[in-house]
Amino acid sequence: MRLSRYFLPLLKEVPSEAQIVSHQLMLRAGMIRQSSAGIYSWLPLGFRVLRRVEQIVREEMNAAGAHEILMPAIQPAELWQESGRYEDYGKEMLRITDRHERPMLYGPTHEEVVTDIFRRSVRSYRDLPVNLYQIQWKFRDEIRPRFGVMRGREFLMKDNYSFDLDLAGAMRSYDNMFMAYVRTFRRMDLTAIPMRASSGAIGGDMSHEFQVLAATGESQVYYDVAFEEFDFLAAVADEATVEHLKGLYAATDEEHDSASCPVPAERLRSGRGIEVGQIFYFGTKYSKPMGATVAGPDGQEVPVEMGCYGIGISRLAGALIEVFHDDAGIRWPESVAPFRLGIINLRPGDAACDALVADLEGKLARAGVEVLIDDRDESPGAKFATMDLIGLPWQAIVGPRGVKQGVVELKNRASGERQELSPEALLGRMTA
Ligand code: 5CA
Repeated sequence: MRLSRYFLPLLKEVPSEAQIVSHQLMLRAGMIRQSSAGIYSWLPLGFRVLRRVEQIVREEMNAAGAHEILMPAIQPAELWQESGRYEDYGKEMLRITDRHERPMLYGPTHEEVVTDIFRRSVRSYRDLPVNLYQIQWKFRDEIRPRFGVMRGREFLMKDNYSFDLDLAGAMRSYDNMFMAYVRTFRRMDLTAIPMRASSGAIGGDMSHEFQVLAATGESQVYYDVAFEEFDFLAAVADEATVEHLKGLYAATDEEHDSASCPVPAERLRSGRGIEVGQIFYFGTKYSKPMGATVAGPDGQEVPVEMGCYGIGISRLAGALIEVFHDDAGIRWPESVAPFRLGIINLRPGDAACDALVADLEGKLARAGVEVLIDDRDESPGAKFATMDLIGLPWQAIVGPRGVKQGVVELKNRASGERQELSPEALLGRMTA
């Protein structure tokens, strides 16, 4: 991709409406634009990140045995009247009336819709467990949308729903998702601490929130220092790990009580957290009122045991920046970066520079490496600043002096390390 032909509307000034660094950087780097309060458009660079985050989540869900579906954004009110949540949900629910005066709503979550699909399709315990997920836009009319995509009104969520015959099965599903979450966040280089949480509007008996520590996090969190000693990025995500993590104390504000906290003061840490995911076990809360039953081994109809599991895909784009940035801009981990490599052509119009850049472009494209080439007619300083701002993991600098000597400069955005190497060596490094 050539920057001269790309749609990357950068901002020079820090936008005054943005209070936290991820929101500022997403606006400055041309990733998003606000449409109305808490509602954003994703521009090409931001959309690439959103898609990469989504793809990691999708791969880990598939690997964990969940099946992808897509439910409608617009739902009939009837289903929510059946579950008993229609009135309770209050003003956060965007209520709509269609031309036939039927009450509809823009889905803030999908327990009712998925339970309806299940009850119309599954009859026997032999067909369990079932685990269905989707990646879909939600709408919650938050009273105070803020921090850009971190607390939006419209936001992209991965949500899945498990159906089991009994409690033991539901616990296996819960732990299976817990494990998938450890794997998912690890692939994004994130340490997301699982914490006991209250289950809020979703309801239920057991819930964990996955919190990424960051100074700008919305939640106050408390946790055993053992979480700092545990290497999330190197851990094997197996059942033993799940048991270990579930056994350690960590809780959000609402759940934490210093009087009954089992962790001695010297081992208790507190900080701010960004909730990037939450999982719930809620048993028969929806299956009972909505009549989602299966015939058990003895032929008796029993309501299924359910759980649900959410990941804030659009929130993660912001959370990643909160964790991975410096004064110059974003520092994307490779797994979610919009492009792997940025090539700066210091002298567009110089035949030798142009030829080398074009050669690298062709070879990298054939090798499947995603590259953004800064071929604009700008000063070197402006080009370096842009590359640092948008945060691609690798930068290759091609200039007339280097080209004469047969070298380009490669910079690692995260560490700042630079080295000179031949174009062939660069290709080798990037395609390895
Ligand atoms: N039905 C369940 C999950 S299946 C559910 O709705 N869970 S949730 O309410 O906890 O949301 C799941 C995740 O979506 C949260 O962990 C958070 O990362 C993200 N999320 C929730 N509200 C917002 C919001 N207003 N803006 C951005 N992301 C949000």
